Amino acid sequence: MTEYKPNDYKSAVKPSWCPGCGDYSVLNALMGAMADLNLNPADTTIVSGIGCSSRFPFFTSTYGFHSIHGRALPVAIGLKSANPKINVITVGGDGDGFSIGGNHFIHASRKNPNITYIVMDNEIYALTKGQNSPTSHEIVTKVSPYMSVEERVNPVMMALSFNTSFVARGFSGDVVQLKDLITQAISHRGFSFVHVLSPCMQYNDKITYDSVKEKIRPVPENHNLSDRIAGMQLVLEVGTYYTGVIYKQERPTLGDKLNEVKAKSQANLPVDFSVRDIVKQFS
Ligand SMILES: Cc1ncc(C[n+]2csc(CCOP(=O)(O)OP(=O)(O)O)c2C)c(N)n1
Ligand code: SF4
Ligand SMILES: [Mg+2]
Repeated sequence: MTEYKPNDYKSAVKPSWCPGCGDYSVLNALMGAMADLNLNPADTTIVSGIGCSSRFPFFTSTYGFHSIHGRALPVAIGLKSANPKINVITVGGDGDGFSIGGNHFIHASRKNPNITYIVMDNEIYALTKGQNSPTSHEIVTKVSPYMSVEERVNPVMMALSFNTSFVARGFSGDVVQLKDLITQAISHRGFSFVHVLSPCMQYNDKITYDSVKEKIRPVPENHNLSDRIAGMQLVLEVGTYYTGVIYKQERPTLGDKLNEVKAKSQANLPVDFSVRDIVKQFS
């Protein structure tokens, strides 16, 4: 059996992010996690939306689908439903996932497909040169010249309230922990979400490696991973970002449910039937 190394997941295209961009660490952590799980690149698809963080499919040797802004999750769910054998890893940014694509996050959580979703949160729309995003702190940008006025969303709280079946938070400044979180997320059977605090060097000085380092603390060892309320209490603590796995629940996946539906519908078919006769009933 081939043993894959992190470099086996690299494509010939060199990442074009700015020096110091948090997304480099996330790419390295993901390649390390795929190697630890020995995922065959030919059986793996990385799906993304649009944004700096959504460029992963260019830089990786797996199959890839660089989709449209905010639509990575429905593409990923469609791929997994059509071919349950493939590993589907979805990546994107805070704008992609919680603004234009926020609706899909709710419904992916409800459906519980067996896929992973990694969001690189730099609290800004970076690719489009710095507009405030749903996770921005109060910030002056070209579209908010007198300061942004909206409340921030809390992505981990969103995930917990939607009952996403695996919820974790990591930081681009800690690749070792991030690799472990992504490995656990891919291994989880169901919809796994990894929120990554990932600084942008160009457009947001409200989230830097130093400012995040000051606020992060590991999830306490005695935290009960199946207690969603306890997870929410951690996440609502002002001024602290808990990193680690925050919530985990085993429940049937979308694939399990679709198989049940398939079995039921096939049980109701007559022994001898033709598609033509079935279509006739509706003509
Ligand atoms: C339908 C649509 N609306 C808007 C855009 C423009 N657009 C491209 S990327 C982006 C925001 C990217 O921000 P984020 O998802 O946080 O990714 P980042 O670049 O910060 O990694 C926007 C608004 C688009 N490509 N398509
Ligand atoms: S603009 Fe920001 S998010 Fe985009 S590549 Fe540069 S540092 Fe990374
Ligand atoms: Mg962003």
